[in-house]
Amino acid sequence: LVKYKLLDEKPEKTRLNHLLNITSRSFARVIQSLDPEIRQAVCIFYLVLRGLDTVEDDMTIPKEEKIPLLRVFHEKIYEKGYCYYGNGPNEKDAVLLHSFDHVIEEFLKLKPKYQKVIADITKRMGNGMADFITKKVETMQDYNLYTHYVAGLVGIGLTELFKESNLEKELDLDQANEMGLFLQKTNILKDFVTDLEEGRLFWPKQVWEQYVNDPKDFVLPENREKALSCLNDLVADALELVPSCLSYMSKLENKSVFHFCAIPQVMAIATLVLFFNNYSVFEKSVKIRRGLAVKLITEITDFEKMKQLYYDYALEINEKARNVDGEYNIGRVTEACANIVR
Ligand code: PS7
Ligand code: MN
Ligand code: MN
Ligand code: MN
Ligand code: MN
Repeated sequence: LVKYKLLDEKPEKTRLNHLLNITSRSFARVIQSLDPEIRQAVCIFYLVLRGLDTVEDDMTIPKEEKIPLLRVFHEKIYEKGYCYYGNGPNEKDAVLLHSFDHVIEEFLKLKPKYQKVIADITKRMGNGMADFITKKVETMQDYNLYTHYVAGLVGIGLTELFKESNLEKELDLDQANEMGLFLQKTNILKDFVTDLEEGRLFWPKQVWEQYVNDPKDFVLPENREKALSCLNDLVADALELVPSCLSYMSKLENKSVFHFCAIPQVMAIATLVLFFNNYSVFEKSVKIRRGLAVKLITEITDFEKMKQLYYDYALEINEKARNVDGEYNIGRVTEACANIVR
């Protein structure tokens, strides 16, 4: 609770920026450079959903408490003074919920049209997360539904904020959903090791059961080929979203909105290129190098530059695929790449 006290002493104006900086490794910068008309709304949207996720992720909160809280979280954001202290000591963003009263205070100052979008998406996400506390990701349909709840809805909500602010015209909501799915599927691939350690897994059973009886067996050296085949199948599934994402981004008119949308997408495709046929995904949480991330951020100045970068990545995967001996679902990956450059 030390940080909580410190936050109370900070000037009102810097409190949310402080919370954003401590809870987001990648979004803080792109949010801060958004057009002032929506910067605060997006910042609060982020913090509200990060708060919700801090409830979802904490495996020390009993189901009987977690499920109802996820379902009513969208009401808590209208309750002045509300904070949550139920997280276990190891939950990394618990401090955000200890200081949630500050988020609520600022939420209530937003234009009602922005409040509505945030509350509606929070309600739908919280209920979706609650459904998946007792239900596992088994089929491809489950996988698409879970990622819709936790990320596709973010894409849809952000698109509604862009529209309400008049910074963008009406955009395709199916593509907005796919923008979120692309980020989340990459995150789910990245978190294989850490999620399993915490006793959960979001890789669809329908896919992994083709290779092993228990996903933990992917870490056994004798299952290397099976692990890579499964990984490549899911990498291809994510890459198949790229044409929709490019189409969505090609329509953006506001430069700050374009940047905000494009930077996480570029990080995700660079991450997928790194993951393709890479066994270290099963050994640790693999990340792109910091230097590469910085380089990508400075390179993506407009849509044409971005498209060029995607073509380079598609070619790089094809090149890597040519040097793989064996099946490993290579065909599906190269087909997905062909559809990116087409
Ligand atoms: C731009 C049309 C409101 C900016 C940005 C907090 C990150 C946490 O990190 O595995 O491993 O703990 O538990 C589409 C962000 C989707 C969502 C989802 C892009 C709110 C972001 C709460 C749409 C982000 C997808 C990760 C749920 O699960 O994560 C456009 C802003 C975007 C938050 C993300 C995150 C779920 C998540 P970790 P988990
Ligand atoms: Mn999380
Ligand atoms: Mn989560
Ligand atoms: Mn994750
Ligand atoms: Mn995680």
